[in-house]
Amino acid sequence: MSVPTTNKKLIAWVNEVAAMTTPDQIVWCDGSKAEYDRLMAEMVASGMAIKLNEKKRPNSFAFNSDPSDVARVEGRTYIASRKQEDAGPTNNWIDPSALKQTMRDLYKGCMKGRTMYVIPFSMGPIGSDIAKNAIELTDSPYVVVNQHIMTRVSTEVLRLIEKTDDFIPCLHSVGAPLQPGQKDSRWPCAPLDKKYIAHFPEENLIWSYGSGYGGNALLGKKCLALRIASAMAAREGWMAEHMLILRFTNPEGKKFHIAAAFPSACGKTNLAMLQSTVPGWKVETIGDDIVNPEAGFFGVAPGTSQGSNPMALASIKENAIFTNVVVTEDKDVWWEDMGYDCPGGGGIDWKNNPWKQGMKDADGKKIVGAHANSRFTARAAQCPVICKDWENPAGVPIDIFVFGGKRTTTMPLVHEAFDFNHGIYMGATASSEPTAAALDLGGVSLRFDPFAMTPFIGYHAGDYMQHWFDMGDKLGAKAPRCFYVNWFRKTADGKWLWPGFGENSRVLKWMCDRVEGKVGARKTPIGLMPIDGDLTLDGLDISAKDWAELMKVDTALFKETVINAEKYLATFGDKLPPRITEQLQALKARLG
Ligand code: GTP
Ligand code: SPV
Ligand code: MN
Repeated sequence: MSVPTTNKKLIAWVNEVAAMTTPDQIVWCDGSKAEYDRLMAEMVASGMAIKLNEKKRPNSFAFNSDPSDVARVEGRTYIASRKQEDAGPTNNWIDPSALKQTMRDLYKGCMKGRTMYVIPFSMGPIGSDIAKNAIELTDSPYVVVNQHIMTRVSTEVLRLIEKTDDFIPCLHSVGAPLQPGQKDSRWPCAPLDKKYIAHFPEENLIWSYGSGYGGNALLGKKCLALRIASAMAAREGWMAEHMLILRFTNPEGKKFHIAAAFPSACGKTNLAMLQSTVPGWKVETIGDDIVNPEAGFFGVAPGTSQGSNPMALASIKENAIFTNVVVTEDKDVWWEDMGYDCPGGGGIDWKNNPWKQGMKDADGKKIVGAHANSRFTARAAQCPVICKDWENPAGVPIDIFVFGGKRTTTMPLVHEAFDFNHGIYMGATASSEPTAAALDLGGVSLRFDPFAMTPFIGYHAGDYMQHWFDMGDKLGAKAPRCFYVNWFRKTADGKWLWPGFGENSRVLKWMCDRVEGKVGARKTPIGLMPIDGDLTLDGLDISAKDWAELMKVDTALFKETVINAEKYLATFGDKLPPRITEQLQALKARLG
C-alpha cells in the first residue's frame, strides 16, 4: 500500500515503529464504511467477531474478550514523567527511559504475523481549534472499528497533520506475536505482568502494550483525552475532565448546561441521556464520559434497560459493537438487568461458553452471562436525544458542575457548595465505592476519587487541584455553581432510598432553580440543602422517613469522612493547595 501522506515526521515514526514491531503488513486507515465492513468481515471469518441477527440488530457485532482482559488495569498504568514528583501520589511511575527500554524489548517483533493499522483520528470535530489530531498505530482490527465509532477517523486528519506538522502519537499492540502457521486466539493479549499503559506527558506520547480492552486500547479516550490532555490543559490553561455534559431546558425554553463528574460505572451515561420526569423540562445529551471530544459512547451494558436508560437502548439499535455480553440463540444481545429474561433462556456467555440463565457454579453462586464491565460501542449521532450543539466547535457554556460517587451511606441526595472554592473542595474529596470498571483495586471499600479523575490525572494530583483554583480565579463570577449528589443511598436492609434514573431530573431542576434564584436553601455544616417542598416529590412514593434519611447530614458519620479525607489529602504533601486545607479546616469547624 502506498503511503497516503507527505508528512515526514509521521512517515518516519510509522517506519520506526514498523522496524521495531515487524508487522507482516501496514494498512493506512481512511475511516470509510468500506474499511469498517471489510475489517468486520475479516473478524467474523477469523472467529473473533459474531455477526448479530440482521433483522434484530442490523449491522451489529459481538466480541468476547479474553477473561484476563476485561477492564482498565490501573495497576499497570503509568505516568512516566521525567521527575517522579511530577506524577504525584495517585499515579504509578517508572523513569521514562527505563520504561521505554522495557517496552521496546516487549515491542520488538510484537506485531509479527499481524497487520499494523495506522489510524488518523481527531478528538473533537475535525479541524476545530480545540480538537487534537492524533495517530494510533495498532495491531488490533477490533481497535480500528471501535475507533471508527469513538473518534473521527479520516484522511482529512492527515491533511491537517501535513499543515501543522503536529500530532499526538499513540502506539498500541495487543502483545501477541504469531509464529508462522500459529493459529490466532479469539482475543489475543499479553499476561497482566506484561501489560503496560504508559504515558510520557512531557512528550505527549502514549505507549500501550498487552491489552485489547476499552481505555487500555482505544487510546484516544482515557490516555489521550484525559491523561495527556489534563497535563496539556494544566500547562495551557484549559481543562480536560471525566464528565458528562447535558443540556436541561425548562418550560420557558431557558437552557442550562450541566457537567457532572462521577467515577467509572457510577451513572454518567444514565444521567447524560436522562428522561426527565419533571413536566416540561427536557434533557439533551452532549457527551457521556469526557468533556467532550468523543464521537461515540463506550457504555456499561449491564443495567441498561428500557426503565433505566431508554435512550441508550435506542442508540444501540443498530450499527453497534458489543463486548462481553450474552449472544442469544437468535443472535441478539442480552445482559443482566436488561429488563426482561434472556430470550430463549440462554445463549453464549461473555466467556464464549454455552450458558443458561439461572445457571449456578459449584458453590451455588449465580453465573452471570454478561461481564459486569461489558460494554456497547455506538455513535453519539444515533442517540435520539443528542443535542444539536454536541459538535459545535464553540462548545456550550457550563452553568453547573456536579460531583458525586457511589456512597450507600453518609452523603445526602444533594447539597450545594457555598461558593466555587468550596465546590472545589467537594470535588477534591469526592469518594466512591469501587465498581467493575477497574477490578484491580484490591479490597478497598471506599476510594477517594477527586473529580472522578484519580485514574486519569496525567500529573501531580495536588497541582491538578491547584489548577482548578486557578481556573476558578480566572472565571470569577462566571464560574459554574457546584453541587454534590448521591443517587446511591441505601436503607439498613439494602434497598435504594432514591428511585434514581429519570427521577434524578427533580434534583437537576432544583439546581437550576437555585441558579436562577427561584428557591432558597438551608444552611448546613456541609453546604446548602433544599428547603422541604422546593425539590418536588409529586407523584413519587417516598415516605417522609425515607426522605428525611436521604436528606440527613449525620454529623458523626460525616466527621469520619472528613478525617479520612484529611489523611488522604496529606499524601499530597506540600503540593496540597493551601485553599484545600482552608476548606477542610472550615468544614471541621462547622461540623463542631
Ligand atoms: P464509565 O463509562 O465507566 O466512565 O461510567 P459511567 O459513569 O458512564 O457509568 P454508567 O452510566 O454506565 O453507570 C452505570 C451504573 O450506574 C449501573 O450500575 C447503573 O445501575 C448505575 N446507576 C446509574 N444511575 C443510577 C441511579 O440513578 N440510581 C442507581 N441506584 N443506580 C444508578
Ligand atoms: C471508564 O472506566 O471510566 C470508562 C471505560 O469510561 S474505559 O474507556 O474502558 O476506560
Ligand atoms: Mn469513563
